[in-house]
Amino acid sequence: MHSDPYFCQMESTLDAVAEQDMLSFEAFRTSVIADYRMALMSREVSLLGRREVLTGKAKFGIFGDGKEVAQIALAKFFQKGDFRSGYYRDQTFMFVLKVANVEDYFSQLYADVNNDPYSGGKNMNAHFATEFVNKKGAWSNLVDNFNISADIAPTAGQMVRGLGLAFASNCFRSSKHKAQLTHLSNNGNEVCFCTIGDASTSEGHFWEVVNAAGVLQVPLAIFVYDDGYGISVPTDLQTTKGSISEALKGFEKEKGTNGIKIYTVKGWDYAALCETFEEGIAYTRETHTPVLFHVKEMTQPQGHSTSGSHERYKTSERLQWERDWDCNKKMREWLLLNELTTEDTLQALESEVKQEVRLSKLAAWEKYIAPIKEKINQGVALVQKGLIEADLKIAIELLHELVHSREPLKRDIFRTLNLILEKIPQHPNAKSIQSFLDNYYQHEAPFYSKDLYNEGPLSTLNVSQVDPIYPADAATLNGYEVLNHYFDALFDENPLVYAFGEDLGNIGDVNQGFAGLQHKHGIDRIFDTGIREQSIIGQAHGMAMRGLRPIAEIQYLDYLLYAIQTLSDDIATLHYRSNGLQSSPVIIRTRGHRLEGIFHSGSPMGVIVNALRGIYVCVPRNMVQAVGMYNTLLRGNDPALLIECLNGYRLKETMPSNITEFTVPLGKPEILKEGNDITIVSYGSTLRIIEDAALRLHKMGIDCEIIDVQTLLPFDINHQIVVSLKKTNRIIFIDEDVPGGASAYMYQQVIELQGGYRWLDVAARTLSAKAHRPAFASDGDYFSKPNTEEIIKVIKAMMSE
Ligand SMILES: Cc1ncc(C[n+]2csc(CCOP(=O)(O)OP(=O)(O)O)c2C)c(N)n1
Ligand SMILES: [Mg+2]
Repeated sequence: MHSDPYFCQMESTLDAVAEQDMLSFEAFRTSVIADYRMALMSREVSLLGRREVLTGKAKFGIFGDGKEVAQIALAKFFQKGDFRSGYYRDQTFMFVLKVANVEDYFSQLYADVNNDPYSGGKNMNAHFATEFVNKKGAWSNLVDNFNISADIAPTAGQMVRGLGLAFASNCFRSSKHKAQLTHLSNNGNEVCFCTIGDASTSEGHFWEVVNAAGVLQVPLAIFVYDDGYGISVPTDLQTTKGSISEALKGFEKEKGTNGIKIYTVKGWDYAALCETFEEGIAYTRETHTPVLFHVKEMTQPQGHSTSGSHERYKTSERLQWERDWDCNKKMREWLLLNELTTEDTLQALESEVKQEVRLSKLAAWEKYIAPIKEKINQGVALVQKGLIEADLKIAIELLHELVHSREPLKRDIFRTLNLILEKIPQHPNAKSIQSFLDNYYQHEAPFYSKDLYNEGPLSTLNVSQVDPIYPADAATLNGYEVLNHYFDALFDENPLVYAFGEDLGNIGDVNQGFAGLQHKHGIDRIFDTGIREQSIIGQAHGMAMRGLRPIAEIQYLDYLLYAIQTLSDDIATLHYRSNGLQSSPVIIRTRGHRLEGIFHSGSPMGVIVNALRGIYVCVPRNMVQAVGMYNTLLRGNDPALLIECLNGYRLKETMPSNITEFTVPLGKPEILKEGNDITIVSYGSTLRIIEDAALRLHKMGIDCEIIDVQTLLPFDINHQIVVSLKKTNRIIFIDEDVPGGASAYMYQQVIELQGGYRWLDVAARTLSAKAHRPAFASDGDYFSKPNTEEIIKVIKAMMSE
């Protein structure tokens, strides 16, 4: 046994590696040198990547330099079937797994829509993703893959998704149907690796997830990369006691308690990193409980990103410390100290790696730029063809910049050729130039817009209508009982479905939709959670990404705001930002409208339709409609929010017999009452007030047509509403949101998009709640939200205009 600490570490690393693979010392040495080569390669990518941005070839860059060695170590323990929910520093981790190669990495840096394999040019560099769902809409064989959930830029957002990806392992482990789900999980043995920067642990997401993971006991391995800064703000302004592992001590798992196991390790210490991760990951894999590694003393050799320089906020001592304790430098010293290699060999390796990265970068650039240059050549040829002498000078001047640009963009082609058409409208080839531009635009534009929702076979829009069947002796039940019977049948029928939220398990939700069902279908599938909306949604999101069908409950619509970041940034963008590689068919169930008081009556539908493009938004008017929508959603692969009407649980409804089969198609409004004088467009519980107003208006001789849009996203796909407007020539959009909220959204859809303005006899109107949040109690509601008398008054005024 050596007394030198370096030798001790080397021996223990040797033990660790040899134990796994029975490697000889020679093989160990080869593998360590291969690790160092990887660290060098990744560093060179960071250096060249930054240069590409500074020279104008790429727009922005953020890199993983200073974090290489730790990632090489942790990647050793990431197995096929495992999941990662990480952030923009993880390039080395991805290179080790071969999820990324250098050429692909640069393709993403250049925003190359054809060759960025992770996001199709939609996401910033170092935002990775692997395929979870294939183009046919079927889940890939996740147990044979390294599963990289698509990255987002909002820091700490990855935590809640990570919780869900880990929690899904628990679900698979306890599932009675796991034998049929072996492509999704190997008995729930998968660990989720979640990486986060030190400063981002200041976010509520982090604390919510550490707490939830400690309660739920999930196989989640959190790695905090501590480089002492969040851009310019140092750790002591971020974290209590300046140390996340210190601050987390109360969460630590002890004998007989739940909680989370915590390790600290230095980010430059290759041997200790390998050893610590090996022990910690084995622990979480075996015990299925969470672990956190506080990886200290990391650096940022090039500063935070290409947006600024760290010399502005780091002292010269700090900068010197970062140079001295650079992980690659320390690993190099360690290799030499332990005589694992020689200076000459390392120098040769270093120049070999530099050359290799340079060539891959050039290949990526060539792939990116060649088709653009080709288009420039085609455009120039069209301009030159048939150009008369008098216009030659103008054309040459305009083309000059485009032709000589070293980094031309597609938009430069559109700008230049359009300018030429504007300046030389008599150009003999003007028509061909215009159609060249139109074709080019039509070819390129879809790359930037596609895959917001599933477009293939599992698009929820493909689900066709199946009408409810009402037998002669159909029961009449309260709305909540309809739901209760439905969920009971659904949980019998579909083993992938789970439901959870605050008060949903034991008491079966605050309105009894799940009453008695936990007892019947098991606590593993129907259960309570803490009050933690953000991570309830994240939990469901991760489960849905792994092929389960969670129904996550937010107790009241008003509290959706707690989860809006995950919904908007992560779930709504997942399919889009992964270029269709991943889907999260999560269903968020909540209830809203028409209760009372500022915090229980909300209907922030404008916020929702604007923030959640990428999630379908269903607003059923009663529980039978809600059931039909649940059935539709469960047949597609898209995420959706379904808002049940709070005042509908005790209203009587007729129970269909085909309760798990009938469907309500998305984007198809329903005419609730035909009429000739005015079209009223609305949704949800407001419809009951409108129906009341329409009855009274009828007695006054005004014949209203009432349309329930049923879903706000998508909205009236086949433009049915304008057909009604053609008949009535008057239209009003009514809801309980603030002025300019969802009523304005519906107005824009019908008047502008459907061309409704052409059929108006009087100005189209919106009628919404007042601009403030609704006051308490029934009179607060009456004066804050549209009421029957107000609706009658506005419609009478419209009729007499
Ligand atoms: C929610 C959110 N706030 C702010 C930012 C801007 N931002 C990007 S990275 C960053 C610092 C993150 O620091 P840290 O978590 O320590 O990670 P590091 O970059 O140091 O690896 C900030 C403030 C962001 N992306 N997301
Ligand atoms: Mg940091």
